[in-house]
Amino acid sequence: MEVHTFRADTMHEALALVRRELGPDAAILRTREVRTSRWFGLLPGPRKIEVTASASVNVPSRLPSLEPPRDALTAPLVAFGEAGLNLESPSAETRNLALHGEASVREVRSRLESMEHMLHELCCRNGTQSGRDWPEGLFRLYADLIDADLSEEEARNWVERVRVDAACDHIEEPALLKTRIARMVESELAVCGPIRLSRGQRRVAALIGPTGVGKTTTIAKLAANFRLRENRRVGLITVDTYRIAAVEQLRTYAEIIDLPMQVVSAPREMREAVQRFAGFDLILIDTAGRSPKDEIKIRELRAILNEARADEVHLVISSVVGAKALRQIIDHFQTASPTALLLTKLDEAPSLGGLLPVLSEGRLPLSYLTNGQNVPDDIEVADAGKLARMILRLENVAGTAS
Ligand SMILES: Nc1nc2c(ncn2[C@@H]2O[C@H](COP(=O)(O)OP(=O)(O)O)[C@@H](O)[C@H]2O)c(=O)[nH]1
Ligand SMILES: [Mg+2]
Repeated sequence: MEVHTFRADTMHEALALVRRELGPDAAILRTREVRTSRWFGLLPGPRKIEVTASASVNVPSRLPSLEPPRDALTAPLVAFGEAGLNLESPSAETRNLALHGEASVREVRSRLESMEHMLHELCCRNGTQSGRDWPEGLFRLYADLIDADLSEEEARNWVERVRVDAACDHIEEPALLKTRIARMVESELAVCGPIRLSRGQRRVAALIGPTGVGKTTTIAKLAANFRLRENRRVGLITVDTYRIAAVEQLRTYAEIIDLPMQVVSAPREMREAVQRFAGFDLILIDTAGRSPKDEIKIRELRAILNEARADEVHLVISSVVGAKALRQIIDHFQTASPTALLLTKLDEAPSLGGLLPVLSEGRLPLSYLTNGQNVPDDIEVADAGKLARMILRLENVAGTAS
């Protein structure tokens, strides 16, 4: 049996090393946290995760033990339960119980057990290990979630959540557990449905966001779908006058789809432009890309959208960005009062798991998802279930099971 040991800064990296060197079916024999040393062993070095794995053996895997083993954790509690005195700092209430014999040893034990349970919950919440080994099924699930780009802490939280929920006989079925997690993720994702048009009522929708995320292309997709597939009267307005090419890009789409288009370069022109589209079903407003850091430009954007009396403002974000950038963009664009989040370039994102913590905060509901450059096909109304399955890699962007 050939056994290899890998060390890395995080579990994520260590697992990636195992997969790269030994392939996806390698068995994890042991994982632990080790302290390295520097200066010929004189100084303590950084903490590392060590994974021992083999490609030629298949045994149940284990998770790293980051905190004292269960016995060490419970030993003083058990001692207290039996002798009534050995716990170093029991609460005053518990000490009284034991000393004055007001409760039976069994009662004290049950209280201690609930304390232990609380302690365990706290450990989990703080992102530390439970100290108990997970069965192989759960470990595989954990590795799968990390593969889908969830952080180690988040992956661990989901595994713990599903472990509590799942019946014991399902614990060895990662696929089933993953489907359960997908349902939980789905319930945490907020969606708001498509732009809804009603006859005789004009709707104004604007797309805002950073540069190059796909605002103009998405406007073209929406316009083409509402015009050609739903036979609605659609007008386009662009305020992206910073680049001549940007105006021409939208004009080209307007000509192909055969739609009227207006160019607005100042807030005061906006109201008039909107009025000129009287009797239309939908006005789509394309805006210039703004750096999330440019507060002044974002305030200008808000002024212009106020003039348009936009019913909905979709903040367009490329799904290629990481969670940190996504959070920053949402924060900075708050000034422009977005009503929905529109995620583009799903086809380019290597994984979507990294976005989960921000998306599940539900600060802005998702309206549409785009997954390619083709106008008008590569767009769909955001569906929480499908997105959850894509995040967990149960379904790929094209919508087929993976
Ligand atoms: N792969 C991919 N590319 C896209 C998608 N949406 C837009 N793009 C491309 O992204 C680039 C920038 O798009 P554009 O609409 O000009 O972005 P804007 O600056 O936000 O208006 C263009 O090359 C588009 O074809 C998408 O969903 N997937
Ligand atoms: Mg544009």
